[in-house]
Amino acid sequence: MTAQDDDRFLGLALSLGRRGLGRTAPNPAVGCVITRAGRIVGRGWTQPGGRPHAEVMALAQAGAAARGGTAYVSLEPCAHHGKTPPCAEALIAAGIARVVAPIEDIDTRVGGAGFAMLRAAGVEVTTGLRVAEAMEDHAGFLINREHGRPLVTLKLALSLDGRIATATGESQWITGPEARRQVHAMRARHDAVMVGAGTARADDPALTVRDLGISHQPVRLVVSRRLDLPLMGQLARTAADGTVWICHGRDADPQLIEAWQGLGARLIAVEGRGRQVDPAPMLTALGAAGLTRVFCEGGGALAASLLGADLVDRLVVMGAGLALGAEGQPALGAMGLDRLAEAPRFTLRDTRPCGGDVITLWDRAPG
Ligand code: AOF
Ligand code: ZN
Repeated sequence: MTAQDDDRFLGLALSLGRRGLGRTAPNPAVGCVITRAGRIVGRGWTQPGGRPHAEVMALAQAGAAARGGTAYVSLEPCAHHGKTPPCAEALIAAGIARVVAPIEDIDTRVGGAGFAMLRAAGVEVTTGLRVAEAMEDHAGFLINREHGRPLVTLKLALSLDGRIATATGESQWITGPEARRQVHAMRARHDAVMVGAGTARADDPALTVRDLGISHQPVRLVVSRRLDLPLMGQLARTAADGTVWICHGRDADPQLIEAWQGLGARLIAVEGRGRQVDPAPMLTALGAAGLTRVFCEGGGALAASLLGADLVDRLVVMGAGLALGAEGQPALGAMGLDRLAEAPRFTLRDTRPCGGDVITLWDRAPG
């Protein structure tokens, strides 16, 4: 097997893994390709809800052809006994001769034990290839396991002058249909779509993934300290499907808590901070509830509170070619910053045109 083959097959395993993003939480979205004599004999990825694991799917497809083959996996195979035996054991039992995986699984039940189990059984293990890509794909899972919170992507749809609505609250639509399609594709790759109470009241959003032929829907998450959300809106009308979660202050009106529970929403009580919900314990609660990737779509107050607490990992800025002026609503509420040195910084990852708009992707600057 040449280095180019390793790179290519591992690249394929990574791209298969990405198919599961937004559907496998709390588990990582892993991909696996099994080859034998340079030919692909099995492909698999983590199934919705996190099980079966990728290797099990690929081994099932490969059958007897896996014997003597190589397994390319986008994350270290697991070593623990869950509902099914560990993947490392399954690979050994199938007669896999070599495993190529970029990085260790930092889950405390695995943490190198999968690689050790394979090596002990005489399987050759190669690691360290395509590491940056694997870290990127598994960022939500890794952040959850390391910091106990989900990865947070913040999306802002802005006018040329950084406004998200007119003074009267009109915001539909600032960006064009192509950019909105992109937003739906991004929603689908996250476990939850999150908005603040102001946005929920002003836009009455459905927060669903539409027009992509996707059956799976992310959790629809609203943050509302006082739980003063329209009880007749789209979210209320559709909460019975169990995908509406609301983070509210511990001091929210018990009658409203009961009303939303009655509608089918899952309520998460969090400490307050000023007039808002404290973002750090809120994300800890969401991480504990199993979320690994949260896509926040504003509004300005929630976006500012997440940014101010340095809790935004990725920024997606959709810039439109229209000007709304100083009376328009700013993208971010007050952040209480006095000095430039205190401002959260982001590193540019990518810029691309999208219809008549521009999408810029930013990563939280390290440090
Ligand atoms: C793999 N392949 O496709 C995935 C893995 O709750 P369980 O038993 O399903 O185990 C979940 C853990 O398994 C998860 O925290 C992570 O360490 C690993 N995920 N491992 O070998 C996979 N999704
Ligand atoms: Zn496994």
